[in-house]
Amino acid sequence: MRRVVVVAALAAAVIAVSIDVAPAQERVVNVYNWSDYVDPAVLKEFTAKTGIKLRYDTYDSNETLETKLLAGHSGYDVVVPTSNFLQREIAAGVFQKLDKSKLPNLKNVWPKIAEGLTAFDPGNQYAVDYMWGTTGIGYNVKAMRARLGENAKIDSWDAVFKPENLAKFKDCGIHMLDAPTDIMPAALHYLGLDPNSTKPADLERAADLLAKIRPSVRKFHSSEYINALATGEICFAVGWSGDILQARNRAKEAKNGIEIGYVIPKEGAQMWFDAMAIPKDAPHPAEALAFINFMLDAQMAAKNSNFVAYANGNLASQKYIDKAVLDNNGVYPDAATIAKLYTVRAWAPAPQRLINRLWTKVKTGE
Ligand code: N2P
Repeated sequence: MRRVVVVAALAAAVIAVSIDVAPAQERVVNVYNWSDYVDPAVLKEFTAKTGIKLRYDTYDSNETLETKLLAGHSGYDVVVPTSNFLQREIAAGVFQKLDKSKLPNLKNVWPKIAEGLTAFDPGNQYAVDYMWGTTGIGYNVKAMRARLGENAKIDSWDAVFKPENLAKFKDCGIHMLDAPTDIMPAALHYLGLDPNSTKPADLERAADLLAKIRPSVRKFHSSEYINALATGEICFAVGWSGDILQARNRAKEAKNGIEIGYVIPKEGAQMWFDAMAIPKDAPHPAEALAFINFMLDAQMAAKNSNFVAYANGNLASQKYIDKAVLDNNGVYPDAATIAKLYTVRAWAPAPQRLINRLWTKVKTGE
């Protein structure tokens, strides 16, 4: 009898020890994604379904992400750069190839979007699309009518790049993305130049145009404008499709009487892809693949798009996407609109240096 008790006590001790060491085997994934770019419920579900603990950090510029990736040992397992940055980051060797055998949900991918990404990631070897969108104009509908007339509408880049037009919104507040890869191509395109031009003379002309509208811009920032539009703190923004539509949704939820519009100007605009990739030195590559695969689940992708108002690269998700999102031409543009969109390729070091200099000049207004 005594012996049995001793054995039982020993067994309990063994169990206690093994429970004690369990946290060392806990699975973790470190994700670094754009701010306002996911349904938090999806993140909770990821941990609930896979048992993998999630550490989730956010950024609001490709430059911030790229600095960390190029420095190395960022500690991140999954990152989500925009297509043009992805292209040169692949060339810099910062990513590992995706082990597609661990991504069964690749079956859900929208072939058209995957094909669009091949211009940046030939053969879709390193990355898979998360969301995609456009860079256009967001505005407060009432403020716009008060300034331009009851029947007026904003449908052209003239609203931004004609200084006298933009100046009409100066008093109610204008934000512009702090993203030269978005704003410089828009200015080039407006001038009738190639949005991908890296000719110094073209870039100088674009910067001159921006210098002319600069006095009307209150702030250059790439995430604050969502709440600023939603609360009425500003009335005009050059920003990203889903962000502006999130501002519209937040205003609606707040029932504050603010109505926000988003427009892809009739001259066309930039279309970009944000894609999930795994750094070469990711500490948890297996968990990274598990996370990416989870995000590629049709229902999870739909939840994310419904929440953030961005189009995703997941064809199978479309049957779960709210009709209001799927039918919104600002989120899922129709073929005629898509035909007018352009993409922007990576800048080489020399034009990048010139653009950095010009962009700083534009922002500081000097
Ligand atoms: C999310 C912004 C992502 C769009 N807030 C930038 N490509």
